[in-house]
This record gives sequence, structure tokens and C-alpha cells, in this order.
Amino acid sequence: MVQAWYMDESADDPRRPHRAEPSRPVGLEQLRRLGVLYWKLDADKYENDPELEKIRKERNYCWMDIITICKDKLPNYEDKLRVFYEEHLHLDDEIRYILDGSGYFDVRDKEDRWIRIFMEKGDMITLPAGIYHRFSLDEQNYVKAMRLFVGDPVWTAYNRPADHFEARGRYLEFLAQTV
Ligand code: KMT
Ligand code: NI
Repeated sequence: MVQAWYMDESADDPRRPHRAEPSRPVGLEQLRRLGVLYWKLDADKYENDPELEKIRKERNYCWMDIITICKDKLPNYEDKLRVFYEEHLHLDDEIRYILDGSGYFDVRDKEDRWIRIFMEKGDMITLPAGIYHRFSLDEQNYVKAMRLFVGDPVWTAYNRPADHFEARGRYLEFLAQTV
């Protein structure tokens, strides 16, 4: 089961869990209402996995690449982490599948509060186009993640505020329709 929780207000190291106290866990259903979808897969067989293939077919995730985020492997590691942790949105869904290591995807709920989603090996997630979010490593400082895409990747992050985009408007409409 995915672990997710509301965050505390502290501004210290984002790699720490930042669980609100008393704890306020968030379940899959609540994530779904924000348009966030989650799957658990067997990451050891990502190169030949019928379950992954099925999801890719059904959802038209035809393109993919893999990023490894750790100090020694990623050029401009610190800069990239800073960019990932800036609150942003995309005009397309962000689809990530954790092949190894772990990290946090933070998403805004309807009231603009941060929900932290702990993602580890085997976790796959879709963040809908237009949702404000950010990413941080955890204290393990290592993640290997697949990114999937519908069609050709046209990848741009727009830092908040980015409310004028159609994708943001569509997402807010979606939120308004979910109870
Ligand atoms: C993004 O938008 O590319 C990210 O949030 C980075 C996550 S990398 C595991
Ligand atoms: Ni993103």
C-alpha cells in the first residue's frame, strides 16, 4: 500500500519525512479524487513485465526513459534536485515508476495543503496535468525512476504561478467535479 500523509509546516531539510503531528495519513481513494493514480508492480522485471505492458497499452504510455538520481551518476545533481523541488505543474500527466531507491512526490490537495507520497521500488504513479507538485529525494539519497509518456515527450515544468494554462483550468474543473 502506498504511504501518504499531510506534511508539517517546517521548512527544514525536505529529505526528512515531514509528517504532520498528530499524523494525518492519506489513502488511495483521497489521492484518486485529486486525479492521482497508483499501481504496485514488480520492479525486478520491469524489462519484461506483462502487467506494465498492459498499463502502457491501456493508457497509451508509449514512450519512456529512465533517470538515476544520485550524486555520482547525475550531472548537475544539486541543480536538478532544486528544480524538481520547486512547486510546478506540467501540461501533460507526469508518470513515474520507481525501479529502485525511493523518494517523495508532494502534491497539493484541494485546499492547497501539501500531501507527501512516499514512493519506493515497485510504486508507479500518475500525476494529472495541471496539478501543482514537487519531488524530493529522501534520506537514502538515491532513486532510479522510469518516466512514461503518452505520445512524444514534450516536457516542460512551469513553476507556480502557472494558473493561466488550459491544463490548469481543466484540472480545476476535474477537482470541482469530484466530491
Ligand atoms: C519532474 O517534474 O520531472 C519531477 O518532478 C521529477 C521527478 S524525478 C523522480
Ligand atoms: Ni513534475
